Amino acid sequence: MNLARAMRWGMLAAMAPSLAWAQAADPERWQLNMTRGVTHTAQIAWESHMIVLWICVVIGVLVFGAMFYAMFKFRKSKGAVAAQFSHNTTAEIIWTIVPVVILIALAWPATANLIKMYDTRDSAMTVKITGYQWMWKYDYLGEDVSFTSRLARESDQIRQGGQRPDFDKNRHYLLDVDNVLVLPVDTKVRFLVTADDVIHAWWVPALGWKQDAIPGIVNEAWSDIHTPGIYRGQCAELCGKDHGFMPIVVKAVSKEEFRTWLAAQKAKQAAPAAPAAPAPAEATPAEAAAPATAQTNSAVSAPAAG
Ligand SMILES: [Cu+2]
Repeated sequence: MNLARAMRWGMLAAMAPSLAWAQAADPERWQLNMTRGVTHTAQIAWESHMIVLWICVVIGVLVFGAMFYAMFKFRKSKGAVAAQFSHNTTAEIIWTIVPVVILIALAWPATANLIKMYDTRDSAMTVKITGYQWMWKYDYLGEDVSFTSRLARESDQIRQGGQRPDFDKNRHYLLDVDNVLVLPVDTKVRFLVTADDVIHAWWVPALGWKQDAIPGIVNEAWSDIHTPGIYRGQCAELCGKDHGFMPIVVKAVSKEEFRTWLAAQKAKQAAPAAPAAPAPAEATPAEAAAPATAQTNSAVSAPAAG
């Protein structure tokens, strides 16, 4: 009982500073704990982490406490004489059974959480994520909306011009993209993750998961972002010389805002790509209903060869 209370106080103490971080998706300088995240998956991962952390702290304090107590209390200079027995069956049974019970107690909820993390049923929408050397492509399946997302021009200029990035001026150096992945909040979004050339990995820490993007294989994941905001990540699998230059930016907006954004994207991508003529702004209903062939041409710019 006392132990449980101590652990609860410990957890509260650890949560106090992290509550301040909860809204900020960007890592803080000298941040010690893992980020809370903004999805159900991130939440259960964080909770599991905190429970295990405090169990480890309690075990560590007990074990090292007993060790140091024994070393000081029964030291030779105080005239202690070591016992001569070599085996104690009772002690061995206890120190085998106690860790087994602890491990089972940890594995049970961890497995239940893992099963929840992989359950992509009943999702409201699906986004296919394809990794390329060195950018991402997002397809909103069934919506005829797709685009590529690559390193923002500003970061590229700094990097290729050999300039030294200034943290205050370029806070998101190498962490900004040209087209962000826009998602609605409070919606179960299923992701199909794959790659076109080599293995990449799609990782946004605030979402609480990381998924390999492997050519020829379609991996699944899901998220239900509960806080609007901008969440950044990076490719997490060494995928070639520009591995460090294919960041990920997710923008979570309200459902209403998402619908507006999606409609605008559809209209933009359905419009025929006429580079020269200053096309009239409004597409007629007939044009809007035209088969979306033009959109694939403009969306798929050939990935740079390695
Ligand atoms: Cu990559």
